[in-house]
Amino acid sequence: MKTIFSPDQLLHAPTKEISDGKLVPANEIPSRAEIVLEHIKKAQFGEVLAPNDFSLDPILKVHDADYVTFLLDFWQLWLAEGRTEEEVFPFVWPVHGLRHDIVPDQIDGKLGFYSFDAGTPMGAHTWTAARKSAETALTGADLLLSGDHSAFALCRPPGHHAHRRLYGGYCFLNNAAIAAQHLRDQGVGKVTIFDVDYHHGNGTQAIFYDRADVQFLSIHADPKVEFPYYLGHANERGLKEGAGYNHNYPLPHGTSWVEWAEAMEDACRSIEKFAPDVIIVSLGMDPYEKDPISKFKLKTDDFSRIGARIARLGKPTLFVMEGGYAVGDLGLNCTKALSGYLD
Ligand code: SP5
Ligand code: ZN
Repeated sequence: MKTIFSPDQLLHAPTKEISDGKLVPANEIPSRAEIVLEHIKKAQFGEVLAPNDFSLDPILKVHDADYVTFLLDFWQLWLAEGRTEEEVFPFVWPVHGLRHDIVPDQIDGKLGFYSFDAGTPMGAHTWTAARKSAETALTGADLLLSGDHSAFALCRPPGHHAHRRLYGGYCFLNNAAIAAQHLRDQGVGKVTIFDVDYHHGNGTQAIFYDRADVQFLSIHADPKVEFPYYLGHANERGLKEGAGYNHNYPLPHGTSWVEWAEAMEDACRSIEKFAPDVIIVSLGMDPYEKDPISKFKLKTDDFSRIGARIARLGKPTLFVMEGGYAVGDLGLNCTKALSGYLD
């Protein structure tokens, strides 16, 4: 299994975030990717490749052009307004009853317009890193198209919280969704996105909610008590043609392997029924018992079990990295998931 990664993905390097109403040290930091890369190299799963260059087209198939322009121009606009902070947060949003049809000119208005939380810092190099992260996923998709049975896109920053026109949850471009759409556009018939990150993949769900060609399944902490709070309930089953192709498994805080695995069994039955041509795994390591922002109880060996169960589905599989913040054990947990798949 080849791994794709670019050091440009390290350029987005926030030091702080706003979480639970406080300014705290950032969790989504470059060392996450570095430690995973180190373990991947040691495990010798296969070559580590740089991502190929892509035009903006495959990104624009998933994200709206005005949103992509905002991400691209953000730092220049920030400086042009004479602002000096290196890490930038939104603080005002067009929630219910406010207007969504006029995009503000001023940068704080734009930041709130295009985001859904205050926990996702932006800086000078956010766009560069996010674009490379998306290209890492796209290159992984291309490896499957050229016949590889599996690939690992070492994406960072992560992607599954990003909607067509919204950033949040440390995510700017939805890497897994961009890869899925690219596969469809290159002639792959049906794609499943199986999201095992601790948090609901709200962005991915929203992007494919009315579609029958991309199935979405997510096992995550119940949004009644966990971020992202406003999406991820069990009764969200898809709309129009997409009705029946969205599956959420919200689980309580404290969930450990037995209950998590039961949800995975049910998810795998739905995947088998859907019979996708390719599976994309949104691979978050944050269900881990020692994750600093999460409250599930999965152990290191449970990640091998996840990988092994996915292998039994027998489909070409692209692993796309999402969350996981117990940096010390992140590389080990990630390689366990991948070796569980490979063995
Ligand atoms: C990709 C991904 O995993 N994004 C997660 C974003 C979560 N951001 C909000 C976290 C709120 C954490 N609250 C618990 C803090 C415990 N001290
Ligand atoms: Zn997460």
